[in-house]
Amino acid sequence: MAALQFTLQHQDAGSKARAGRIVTDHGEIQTPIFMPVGTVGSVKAVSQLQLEAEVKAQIILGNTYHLYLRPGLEILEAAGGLHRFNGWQRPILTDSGGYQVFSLAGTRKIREEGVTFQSHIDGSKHLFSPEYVMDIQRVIGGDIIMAFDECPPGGSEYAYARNSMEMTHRWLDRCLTRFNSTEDKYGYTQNLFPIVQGGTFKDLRQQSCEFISSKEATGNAIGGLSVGEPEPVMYEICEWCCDHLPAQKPRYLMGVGTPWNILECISMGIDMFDCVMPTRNGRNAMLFTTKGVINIDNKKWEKDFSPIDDGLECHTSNYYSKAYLRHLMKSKEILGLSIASIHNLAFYLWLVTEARKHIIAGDFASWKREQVEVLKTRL
Ligand code: PRF
Repeated sequence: MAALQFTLQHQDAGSKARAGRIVTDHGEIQTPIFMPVGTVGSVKAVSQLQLEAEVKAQIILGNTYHLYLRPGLEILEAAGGLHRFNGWQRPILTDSGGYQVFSLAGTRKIREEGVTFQSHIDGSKHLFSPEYVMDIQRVIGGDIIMAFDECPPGGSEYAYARNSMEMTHRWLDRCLTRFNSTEDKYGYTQNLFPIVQGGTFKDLRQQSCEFISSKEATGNAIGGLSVGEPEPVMYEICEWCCDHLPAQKPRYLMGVGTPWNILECISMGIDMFDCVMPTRNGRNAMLFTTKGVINIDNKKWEKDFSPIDDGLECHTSNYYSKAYLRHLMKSKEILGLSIASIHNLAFYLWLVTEARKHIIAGDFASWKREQVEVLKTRL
């Protein structure tokens, strides 16, 4: 079994967009790619069969923080890792908890050693150190695992962002030492991706990109964006990071974003995305479609018996009408949550697949300009 391999297949002439292919021991991923978020080992309201057949997901995410708290390491290890536990046969990426601990846990304390926090489930106390987070991700068994980082809150000042970035770098070295001195548990190769931090400051971001690139990991991630900063700042820092990360490795932008964010960031050279938006917003009645954004709770859909979105090759998006989905959501029927989630994810996967086609066809830049306008339309 072999480490992840990335091949660049096409570079767009009119932008910095790329089309590529990632090969892992659990199969291939065509990039650019969107990764549905399966926080506790399940993409909320969507079955594995639906993820394969309808959403056409190529890789899904899991969260170290949640999986460690529940079901816990003993059960995950007994199962033989997350793939065996949830049945998903394709690649899995796990986030390190370096973000969830900050956004979800109760009282938490950040020290050089690591982060102590209280579980959001039962209030129990835990310590995540860079070493322990590697050990946990070894047990979960993701094909791609993430370094333990600190994501400074949006709007952090320079001194905070610098100290936090420097600690994230020291934590990365500790992650690497632990990762390199431990073995893959389940017979396939795990890959550790480091994470760029540095807030909204270009000099820090550049330092962080250079530090992280020197580790020659099989892929690199950009963290600390889409945490409350203005959208133009997010784009500027994202592009700056892309320009300072190696071209021959996949670039993963963590936790971003809207459909138009994804197209803009693809045009800067991002290859991988994840975000809870399609599932979370779907459960809250917001649908992304090939014609624009829909609030399905709106009375205007009451008698609209047309398909949710006939622009997708997704059974769910074609089969159910807007009026019926509205009725389900209004009635708080669980099928409504499922339909909305499947549709939104299928739309996100359609979006990156179309982007890839246009990169290969050579008209990505003009296609993107048109699409951004269409996708932002409020229907
Ligand atoms: N770090 C980690 N996971 C993340 C982020 C980060 O900065 C973000 C920020 N957008 C989302 N998920 N480890």
